[in-house]
Amino acid sequence: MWHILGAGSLGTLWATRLARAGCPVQLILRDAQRLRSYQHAGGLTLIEQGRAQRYAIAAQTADHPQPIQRLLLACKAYDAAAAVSQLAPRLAVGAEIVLLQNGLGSQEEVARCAPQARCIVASSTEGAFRQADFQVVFAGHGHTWLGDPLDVQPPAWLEDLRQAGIAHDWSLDVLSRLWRKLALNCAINPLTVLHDCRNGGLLEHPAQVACLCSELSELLHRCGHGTAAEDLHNDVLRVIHATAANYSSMHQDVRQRRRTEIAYLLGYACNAAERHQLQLPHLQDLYSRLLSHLDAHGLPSH
Ligand code: NAD
Ligand code: KPL
Repeated sequence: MWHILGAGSLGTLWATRLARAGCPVQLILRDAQRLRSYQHAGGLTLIEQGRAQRYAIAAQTADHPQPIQRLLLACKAYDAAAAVSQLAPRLAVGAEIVLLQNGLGSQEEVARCAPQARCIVASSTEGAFRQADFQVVFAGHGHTWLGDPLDVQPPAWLEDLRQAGIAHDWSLDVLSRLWRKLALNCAINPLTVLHDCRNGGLLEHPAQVACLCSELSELLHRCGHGTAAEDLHNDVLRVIHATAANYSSMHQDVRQRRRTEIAYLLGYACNAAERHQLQLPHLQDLYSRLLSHLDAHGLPSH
């Protein structure tokens, strides 16, 4: 049984594909009112290449008594620890939690809340967005790397992912993948917010991008993830070109006045630099300018 917490973009993307492959799935929704809205909607709708298909997946709230053996945590990084604490009494002996959160920091918070569980962390390049409540558009095919920094043994349920068509690999160095994605996000997303531009707009600020990449590479090396620093600047430029017409996820969050995951991206990077007594002036300056910007827009800084 897959218990999936969060019926947002990624939660829906995983739940519908697993259910379609015949895997038993239970959604865990926030409260009784959200459960009623879900029942009224008649299930989760996945829209792929313009075609919508509804899946009537079973759902429950966090206070349901059913034990949880495998939990897919599909909420934002800032909600992850609270969500797992709420479910802790339901986690069975030997339970596994799959963490889909972007950035770094939430994984450690979750592990502290559920020390009895095995935490498997994921880094995904798939893209999805919510078109309406319980309706999600599969916007970008990608790949998901999963791994457990404490145990190299892959779980048997990877076969479920294969059957569900979820492109994935078991990674022996998943933390480096998360660091690399964090570095890409730190080099691109905050600047797009501060310049109020699409990703391609950063081509007009090459020196700023280059300085950030150089400092981020230094940080990755200092944190023991030198492989994640390889060719970072070229990769950032490649992503900027490939996604030139898009607004970054952080730009979209700010524009829609949604809380950002800044504490788990740039905030995490700056804290790590401080822990290692590393002076990264451009990164620090970017962080303080972004915090002021969020504050001016009435958005939280964590
Ligand atoms: P989302 O906001 O669309 O969905 C999160 C869902 O979790 C929401 O429906 C929210 O109500 C629910 N939730 C939060 N706390 C809960 C709780 N205690 N109980 C029940 N439900 C709860 O977010 P998303 O876009 O799916 O992103 C999830 C994570 O995946 C983020 O860290 C994001 O950065 C990462 N990510 C997203 C994408 C994408 O394309 N959307 C791609 C890669 C990575
Ligand atoms: O992941 C991204 C995002 O917008 O969050 C990209 C496109 C890589 C930009 O950092």
